[in-house]
Amino acid sequence: MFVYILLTFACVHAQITLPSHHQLVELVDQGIKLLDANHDGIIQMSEMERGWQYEDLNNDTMVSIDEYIKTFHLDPAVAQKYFDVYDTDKDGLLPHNFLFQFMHLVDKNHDGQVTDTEYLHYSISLAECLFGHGTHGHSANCDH
Ligand SMILES: [Ca+2]
Ligand SMILES: [Ca+2]
Ligand SMILES: [Ca+2]
Repeated sequence: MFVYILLTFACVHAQITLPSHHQLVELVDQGIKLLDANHDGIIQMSEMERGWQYEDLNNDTMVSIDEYIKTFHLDPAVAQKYFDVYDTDKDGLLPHNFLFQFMHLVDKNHDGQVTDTEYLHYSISLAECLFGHGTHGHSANCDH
């Protein structure tokens, strides 16, 4: 899920500095390859589910910001930025049905399937929006 991009951030540096666009594409692509367990170029709900269970350390069906930070050894400030996009009621928890909303967001052409390309584009544009160099100029609203 969107965690995979954070995983790549955490591996690269402790500071919130975005890698170059090219580097970012490569890193996110690696993450997506991990997520796409059956290598068919489509991110199935079952594959998202596996990612979710990996993060839900106490198995209460919700992913908390603390679990998120722990799972991927994140800088809390990075995790907080992502949570602020999705955690609309600001309780530091993402409920399980968030997965469906997330898949819907990523499925840009609304054909009911999330392709690796859609996932890549979504992840990159969100990362650049949240942590970008100001070149894209739409920092006010990153929840596209
Ligand atoms: Ca797949
Ligand atoms: Ca949990
Ligand atoms: Ca699609």
